[in-house]
Amino acid sequence: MTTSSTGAPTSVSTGFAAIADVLAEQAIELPSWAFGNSGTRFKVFATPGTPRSVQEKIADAARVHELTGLAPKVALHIPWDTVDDYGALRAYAEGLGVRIGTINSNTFQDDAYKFGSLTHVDETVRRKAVEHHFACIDVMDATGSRDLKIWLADGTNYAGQGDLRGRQDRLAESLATIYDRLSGDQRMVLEYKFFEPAFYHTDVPDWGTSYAQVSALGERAMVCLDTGHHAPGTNIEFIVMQLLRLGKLGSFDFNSRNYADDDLIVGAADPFQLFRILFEVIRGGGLGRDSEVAFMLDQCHNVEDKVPGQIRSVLNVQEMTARALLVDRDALAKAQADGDVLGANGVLMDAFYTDVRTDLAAWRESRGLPADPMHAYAVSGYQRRIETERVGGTQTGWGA
Ligand code: AOS
Ligand code: ZN
Ligand code: ZN
Repeated sequence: MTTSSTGAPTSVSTGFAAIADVLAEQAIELPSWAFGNSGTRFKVFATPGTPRSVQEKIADAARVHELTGLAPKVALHIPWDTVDDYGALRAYAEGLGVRIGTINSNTFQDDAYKFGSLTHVDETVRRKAVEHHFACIDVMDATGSRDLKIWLADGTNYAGQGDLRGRQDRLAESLATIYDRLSGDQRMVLEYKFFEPAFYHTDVPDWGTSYAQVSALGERAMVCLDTGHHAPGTNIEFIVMQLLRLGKLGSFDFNSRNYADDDLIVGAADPFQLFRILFEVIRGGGLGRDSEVAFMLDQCHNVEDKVPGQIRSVLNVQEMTARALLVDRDALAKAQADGDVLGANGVLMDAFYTDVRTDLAAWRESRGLPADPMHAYAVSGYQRRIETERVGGTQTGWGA
């Protein structure tokens, strides 16, 4: 890679360009709620420039894609992103150069679901929850979305409160009813989470339960892996490997965590873990244009500006993916076969320690993108404009 007299990148090696192109084909999906006012159960901070409509959320997401070339899809959440005409919303998004991606259901903010939704003992409550998912599938029909993402807050807070087995049986029946409504290439991705908001048990707590439930449905039911949904110390990359090996890794909800489901910027807390996860994605054939694995972010920007927070997120995924693609897999396989412990670890760490930022900057410039998207955004005036124009932005995200 060569640089100009100003130190700006001027060219990128052919080999690295091929690496960077692979990720650009992957497409990262931005969650609409990342641009809304999110928070925690303690406080939702209203920040200037917050979108007042789903259209403004999409406009912010389009800005991220325009500056990075990495994020051409926007995931919606129903009912947070309810509009009268989803066909018009689809056209609006496509007019800005992005597409509508995953449709996320919500059976966790209605009083009716206090004691569960798809698992509830009362058939009328289960029916209400199933029909909500039918409505989400209607949205998918209008937006051309492939994935219906189901995350359930269903669970209990005390031993004895619920019949754990009966809840699984009712869940299986409800999911089958929803699955049968899917058409064409539509998929269901079932997300697991080991706790919260239920604190004794969650009805889809782990990858095994999600895998068991989706395997009973059919080939268009897959597992969604949220990187923040594991107990501390979990080897997440092992789960990634296993689900890819079983052909059931449908999507990621990428974020990072220090303690629980913190929904922080992906890669911010542990870039090495993100690198290891992406290495297993690559090893398992889950990266690139033909990948069946959706790279969705699921994050909340509680204290940082949201658009640059999303730019940083997609750049972190790009950077760790580029490093993972640099792993000399032939040398690694040989060292592994030879039982060369330190050699094998060294091959992986050599790639992880490779600073790819200058090469990525050159790749961006070679594709007419800003070398430094964070700087480009900072000097673009967009943040100041939305803060001036969007007085009283109320679009919520998670916490409100
Ligand atoms: C909740 O903790 C889960 O991560 C959900 O995936 C996500 O936040 C939800 O899909 C938003 O609708
Ligand atoms: Zn999630
Ligand atoms: Zn979560």
